[in-house]
Amino acid sequence: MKHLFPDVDWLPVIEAIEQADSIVLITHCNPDGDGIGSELALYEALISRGKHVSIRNRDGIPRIYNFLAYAEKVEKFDWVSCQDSPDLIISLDCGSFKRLGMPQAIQQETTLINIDHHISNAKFGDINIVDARYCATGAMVSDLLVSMQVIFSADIATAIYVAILTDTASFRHSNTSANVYRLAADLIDAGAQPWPISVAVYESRSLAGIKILMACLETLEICDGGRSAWIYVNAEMYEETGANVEDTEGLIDYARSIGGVEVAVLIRHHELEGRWKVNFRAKTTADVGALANSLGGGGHKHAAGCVIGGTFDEAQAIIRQEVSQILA
Ligand SMILES: [Mn+2]
Repeated sequence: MKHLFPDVDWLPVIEAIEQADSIVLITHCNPDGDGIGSELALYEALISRGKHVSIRNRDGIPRIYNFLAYAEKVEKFDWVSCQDSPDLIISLDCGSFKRLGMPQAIQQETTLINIDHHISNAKFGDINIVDARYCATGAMVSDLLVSMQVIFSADIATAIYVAILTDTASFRHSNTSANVYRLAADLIDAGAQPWPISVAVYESRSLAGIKILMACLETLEICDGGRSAWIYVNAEMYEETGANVEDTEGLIDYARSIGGVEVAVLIRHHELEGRWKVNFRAKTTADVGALANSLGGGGHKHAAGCVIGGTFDEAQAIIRQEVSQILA
């Protein structure tokens, strides 16, 4: 295995890992394939070094990633009632401390490493490896493991492949370089199997997931002279279809896929009354990362999100204005 970016200095991370006995891995709320794949690859590498490792995600693990090795080690963790403090916490793929769902007090007691590729990352760790050149945090973990001289097992290769596959939308995003393909090829050589992985990740939808897709597409609105596409999911749609938040993760891509659409927006019901989860996708020149940032969220140039307060109509009106501005 080779480094994707050989100029990154992993030494502070490696030293912190060497000095620690108990290590906690964590990713953002509503974790995705990148967060989970990064955690599970690093988990295997760390336990093989004799570390005591736990994976503590506020929202556990999405169903479709249960096929990955050590998936059963992911705890749906209640940080609020947590008593112990590990020697080291490693945050993976999370752009802000708030998105970890972890109380501030825990950070004061232990060393926190922040490994992430979001350009908006707030560098909230004691050690921060934040590098937006990477297509996925999983590719950063790959570089870390190469630096640690870890031999890639088939399970490690599979976990990292899943991270890269999902964060590049199947090698389609603008961050998919020739070297990313070379890394993917090396992972396949190490035992990652593209088709079984695709079946698990993309060909295992729940029926409820298809039903909410149908309901969500009914809400489609085209604005800004054909350059923005809007869809939403409200509480009733979740209720009527039996779908959950995991089932709605990919819906926004349908809105962006329309010819001529530059910005897609998905507004989803939030578990807290009077709040809305907003996802943005851009296709070419629009920067939805900056847009989400200005609304208190964050992300990448072409994929970002935020949470917004108010009634649905109020939230939508605010976002409509912002989107029209960046498309003007
Ligand atoms: Mn990511």
